[in-house]
Amino acid sequence: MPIGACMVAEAIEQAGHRVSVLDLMFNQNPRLALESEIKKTNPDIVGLSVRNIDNNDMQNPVAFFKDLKPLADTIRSNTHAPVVLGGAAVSVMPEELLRYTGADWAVLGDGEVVFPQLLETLSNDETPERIPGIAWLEDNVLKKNTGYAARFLYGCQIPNFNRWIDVHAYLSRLSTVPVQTKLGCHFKCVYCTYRKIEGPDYRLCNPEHVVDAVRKLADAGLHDIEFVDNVFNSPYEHALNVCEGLARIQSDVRLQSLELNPLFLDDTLLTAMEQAGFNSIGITVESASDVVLDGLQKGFTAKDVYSAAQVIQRHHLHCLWIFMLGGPNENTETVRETLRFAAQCIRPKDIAFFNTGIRIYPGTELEQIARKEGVLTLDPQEMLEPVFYVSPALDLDWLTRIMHDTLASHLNYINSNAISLSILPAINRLGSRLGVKPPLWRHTRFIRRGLRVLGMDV
Ligand code: B12
Ligand code: SF4
Repeated sequence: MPIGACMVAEAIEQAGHRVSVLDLMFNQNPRLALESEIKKTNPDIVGLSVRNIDNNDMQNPVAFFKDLKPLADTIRSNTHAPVVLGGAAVSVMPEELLRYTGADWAVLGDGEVVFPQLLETLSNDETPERIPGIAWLEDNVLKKNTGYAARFLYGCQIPNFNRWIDVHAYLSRLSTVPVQTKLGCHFKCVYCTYRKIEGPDYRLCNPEHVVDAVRKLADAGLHDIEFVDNVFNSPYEHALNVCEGLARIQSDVRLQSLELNPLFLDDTLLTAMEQAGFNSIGITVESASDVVLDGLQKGFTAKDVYSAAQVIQRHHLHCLWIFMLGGPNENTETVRETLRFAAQCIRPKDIAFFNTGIRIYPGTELEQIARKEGVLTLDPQEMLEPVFYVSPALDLDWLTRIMHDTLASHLNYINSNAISLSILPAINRLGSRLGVKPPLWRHTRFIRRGLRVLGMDV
């Protein structure tokens, strides 16, 4: 669900503006829909919420950013209103997206704080350059006013989704409702863009406010809630307080988070999560080899990964293990180490997701590593098109073969092909009709077996 766009819409409405949201997610003809919305509303300003540049997937790359140009052109040919870009993608590659779309302004970071200020400034005929969080091109050079505004000043802001989007359309595809309990991350993984989006410092939402937000969502009939923090269980105490607060209200929600770090996982936290109403977790370990974890600068070791597995085995929560193969220092032996870990420690009821290759984004340390190793020679401007890192010490053909065989013999293992499966949306809808609750990945073994019976090589 487009929580970011809804938050921004709600913030500017509360600031006294008239707002309409056009959600293009399920639209068959986005250009036509946009044109008719512009004619209907005659806007003074148009904001574009851009979430994904691409799908981060080396096997089946999709360049979502290309959908933007026809939309930007449609806006320009139907109105003189300024165009403002916002959303996670824009914080990751502001310069490239401003150039590509020809938009007037880009908002970096917290749009619900920055966009109302931008509107006020433009309404007063002032120039917005002094607003923290604004970027623009001046004489073809990127200018930006950095600095992050304080989120969570007024609690954990959950928009009234029904006011802005077709909630039923999302729920019927097994969507979960995103909620953040904090912003920021103080780790320094070499490939990561998250600190660029949310900043390096933690900004914590008061746990009681998180509990209120969850209660309100449950009262509104939204029971499947996903914590979308960069890392849910760091800082540890904060996660524990959130869970204990949620356990006290005993609401009938099903909670999940895909972003757990093995360093901060123990029985106390997992028990608290179970009591809070979690039905599943995801743990982002990336590798079980020390040299690769070191190359990725994950800040934890293979020993931590093994310890986390022991803790998880003592609990009932379904777990998705997330791996990323091909990072710095990866070679045949390190891949084998990770696969050995998966075979020994991942329960048959849990799922392992293996991604191969790492999307390189400008400004990350991985970009420097890739340039030094000669893996990357492109200019940052050319990096909107997905470009991936694979360790030069790894034989990609060997990796493809071994992963094909490993996935064939483990029905609870998947790779990115599972996400790109063209019938996945239909499976989600069918699941929803049959009363399946998110997350769908819990049923991976069953789905793979069923599709194989139907003759599909999945
Ligand atoms: C949680 C998460 C997921 C979860 C989402 C679960 C859920 N129920 O929502 C899952 C795992 C499903 C997921 C999937 C994907 N994700 Co993801 N995800 C995230 C994560 C960690 C948080 C997103 C979030 O909800 N943030 C909270 C909201 C409130 O923030 P926001 O949307 O950014 O909105 C704020 C601002 O951006 C801004 N804003 C937003 N819109 C607008 C509009 C205007 C006009 C303005 C002014 C401002 C503005 O203001 C908002 C409020 O502050 C981000 C990383 C990050 N830290 O941002 C990656 C991220 C967004 N994901 C990313 C990607 C690539 C994907 C996938 C394509 C991966 C894949 N291979 O399938 C899919 C796409 C899913 C989809 N349909 O869009 C990328 C997108 C950028 C890029 N690199 O291309 C990110 C940035 C991570 C990364 N690798 O860099 N994701
Ligand atoms: S822990 Fe996660 S969010 Fe933090 S830097 Fe590493 S990959 Fe990024």
